[in-house]
Amino acid sequence: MTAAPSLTQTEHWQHQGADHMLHPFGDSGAIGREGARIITRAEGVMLWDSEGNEYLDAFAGLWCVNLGYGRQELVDAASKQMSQLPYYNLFFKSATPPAVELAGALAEIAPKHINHTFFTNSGSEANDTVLRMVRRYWDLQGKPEKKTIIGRHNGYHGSTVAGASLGGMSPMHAQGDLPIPGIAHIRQPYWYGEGGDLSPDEFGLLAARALEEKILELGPETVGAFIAEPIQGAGGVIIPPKTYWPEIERIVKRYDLLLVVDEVICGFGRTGEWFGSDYYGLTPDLMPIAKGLSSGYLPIGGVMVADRVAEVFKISGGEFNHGFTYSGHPVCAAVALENVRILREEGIVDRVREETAPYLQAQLQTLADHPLVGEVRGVGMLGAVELVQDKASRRRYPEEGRVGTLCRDYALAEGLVLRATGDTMLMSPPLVIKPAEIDELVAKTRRALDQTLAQLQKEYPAGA
Ligand code: PXG
Repeated sequence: MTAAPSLTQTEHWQHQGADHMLHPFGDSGAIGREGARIITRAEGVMLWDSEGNEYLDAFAGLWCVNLGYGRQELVDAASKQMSQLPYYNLFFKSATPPAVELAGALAEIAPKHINHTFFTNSGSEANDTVLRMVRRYWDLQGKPEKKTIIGRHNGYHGSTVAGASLGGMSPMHAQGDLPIPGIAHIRQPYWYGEGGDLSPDEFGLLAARALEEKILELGPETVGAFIAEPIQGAGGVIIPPKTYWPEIERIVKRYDLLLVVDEVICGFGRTGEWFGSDYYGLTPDLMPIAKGLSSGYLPIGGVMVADRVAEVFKISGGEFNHGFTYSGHPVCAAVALENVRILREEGIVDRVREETAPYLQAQLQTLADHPLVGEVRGVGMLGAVELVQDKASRRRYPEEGRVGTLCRDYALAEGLVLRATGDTMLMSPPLVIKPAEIDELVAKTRRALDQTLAQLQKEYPAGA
């Protein structure tokens, strides 16, 4: 009898995962059959899997590893705090040094009118907190009927019940009877996909005015807030035309809504400013944050609260019946504080704005001449490359999403991690990526585009 061949370490992990783990946003059955890629190590902008393959992580994990991998200072901050006080909470009149110091540091970097933070463990929890805060705020203002929050189709605000409801992802809504009541959605400012013959500026105004129409349809006395990402991330790095945000701000003021600007992706230097709100000159009332707050080294998020809202909570609010065991967890807060210190002291946000982002954007634009590419767009360290069958009409290949997945898989084989949303390739590299690494990112993307095109040309011969 021959002995069963022993499993390699990789196969062992793949089998364990297949047998015992369900994946977020994944088909666990299919992943289990194929075998997950097991990532074991990272440094700077590079990742390695358990087979020793190397990848340039053009996606910073999930839009979050702003400082890049392997920063020993963050490890030391966690270790020191773990030894001193691994856990205590912010309930029952308690606080911890890292939590209050982080709140102070955040007030220094946020827009001037924002000086308070309510801590959570993730962006989703931040947006659940937003829903509670908006409703509590209007209760305290004597307007409890101002309950409805308006979000946008194809916006992303997380995967908890409130987060997924505020977001406008129809595949998420379809699973679980969402959105919950009291949430409405308007169109997104996606000029390339939906602008037709309008100029970007005309379309920006049209998309913003959908907010006014929705408020009037619902009755202004019932609408409490509007929530949006400065630039949609998961939805496809959708950069609103320049007319969009000023018109939104006008409408929000006119109908006395709270403006919630979801900074989970755009915050902490991603746009070349500290916050997307700085990039667009916005005055948010609530600002959910997460991801780049700790560069993803530990889970932490929060809602930053404008003075006019914080005052209402502090002066007339009494007890706010909301919070999490790990709100402001001291180890996570210590790591976030160190992350913010490094971003500031190393001038990383300025460097993105002045050097790295202009270089990334210029290099990405060199892909625009590729036959598969309909549009290249980006801001700061965010980029998107739209793949189409016909550039002039912006027509996509049949089976939307397949070409994006094909290109993503070719990129992986080239040693590059990109994300595909439908047939749009997305990038969001660590802010510390160097020019030579940007060159590699763009060269590998081009090779993945070439291979995708070669495959498509076999399937769709010219003239067919
Ligand atoms: N708001 C925004 C704008 C986000 O992008 C969340 C809230 C929720 O954060 P948490 O920490 O609960 O995940 C996010 C998260 C993707 C992808 O594939 C995007 C996110 C999360 C996971 C995957 O693009 N964004």
